[in-house]
Amino acid sequence: MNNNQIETSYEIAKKKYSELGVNIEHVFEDLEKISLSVHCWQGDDVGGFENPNPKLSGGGILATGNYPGKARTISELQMDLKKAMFLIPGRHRVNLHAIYGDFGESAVDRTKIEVDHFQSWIDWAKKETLGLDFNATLFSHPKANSSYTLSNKSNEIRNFWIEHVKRCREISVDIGRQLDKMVIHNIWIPDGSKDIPVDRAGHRELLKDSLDRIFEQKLDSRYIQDSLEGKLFGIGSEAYVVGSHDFYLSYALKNDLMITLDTGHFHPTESVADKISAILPFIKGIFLHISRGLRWDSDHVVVLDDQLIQIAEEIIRSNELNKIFLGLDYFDASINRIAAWVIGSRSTLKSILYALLQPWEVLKEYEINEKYFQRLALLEELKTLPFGAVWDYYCYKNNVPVGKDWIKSVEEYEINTLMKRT
Ligand code: RNT
Ligand code: ZN
Repeated sequence: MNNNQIETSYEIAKKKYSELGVNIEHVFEDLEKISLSVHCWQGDDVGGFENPNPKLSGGGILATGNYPGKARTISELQMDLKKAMFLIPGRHRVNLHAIYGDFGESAVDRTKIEVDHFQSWIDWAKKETLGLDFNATLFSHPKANSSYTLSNKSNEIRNFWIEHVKRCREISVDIGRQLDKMVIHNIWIPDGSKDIPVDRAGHRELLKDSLDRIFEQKLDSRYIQDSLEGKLFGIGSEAYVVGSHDFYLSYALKNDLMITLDTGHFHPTESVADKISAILPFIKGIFLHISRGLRWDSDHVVVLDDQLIQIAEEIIRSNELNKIFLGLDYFDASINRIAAWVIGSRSTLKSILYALLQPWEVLKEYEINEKYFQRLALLEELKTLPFGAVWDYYCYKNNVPVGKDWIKSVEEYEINTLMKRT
């Protein structure tokens, strides 16, 4: 598409939206403020750079596929992320996991990691003007094999993981200080049981105690915000998950922490979109892990589907964008991994744009006046408005490829860079 076509189509679209009272310039301003937390782990199938790398998965973390060219080192991963960022409009963040540190040749255990191991990431983020987020890694480790980490009945194992998370929080706050930005530190643990347990309460008491000990240390909230991520079930934890959504929501409310809602972590008929307005008045903040579960928490690449649009609509309607953070969480090893980042990120931004382009005042007015057919009719008409022309213009204006043009760019990168990694 040439620039002329992009601009002409945009002008027509702009007119149509302005007839509905939507000011596209304001929409762009709002969209530009959205900073996605782009998960580094899509780049290497949640492998990380621990050495020697046990490459154990577990707790339902399962990347399937064998697509060639995955990043094998930090510099390859940074190069790939940079490539992806060139194809995504806006300024975003990279979400790191503790296993992605710069550990050199030596094996550094999880209780020994320090901010130094992440200095190359911090320097890189500064150079690329990206933010960073952080995650303690409580899986892919011999001490996570028993399925219990922070809720383990062995004090030795539980203390090990408490120490790991404490260090991760300290690393997060250091990163935040150096970047002068807030870092979200997310905790997800795989703890649970394959078959019906008899002591559900016992493990939860231990998890609560572990969290109490972890959060005893008060850190500067300008640089770190902690978030807790629950889950319905995982592979190997079908019957019982210690850190369920109810558990963490209660803990987060009581302790003024954020809650992470992973869209793959609920029953498929449950609406994550509906949770936003239910939780938001009471919670410190919501961190979304946007994912796409196919039949289960399969972590497929995010696409612009109904679920995503409904979430975006609720985020925009909440008018509390300062309390909601958008992150991506999926891992597909069966397709080009850079494309996976780009597709999910662009689709997430499209969903926000779609939501921003709705005439809320008109729709709300209909609702107040019980004009329900009008509300439904307008919502349906919005679906065929020239939203694509607005998206194209937004990409153009932000100097990223318009429409499908980015596909070619990833194909070239695949030939010139990825295929040379053998
Ligand atoms: C697992 C959780 C968790 C992980 C990442 C790698 O079910 O979704 O967020 O995907 O920490
Ligand atoms: Zn998640």
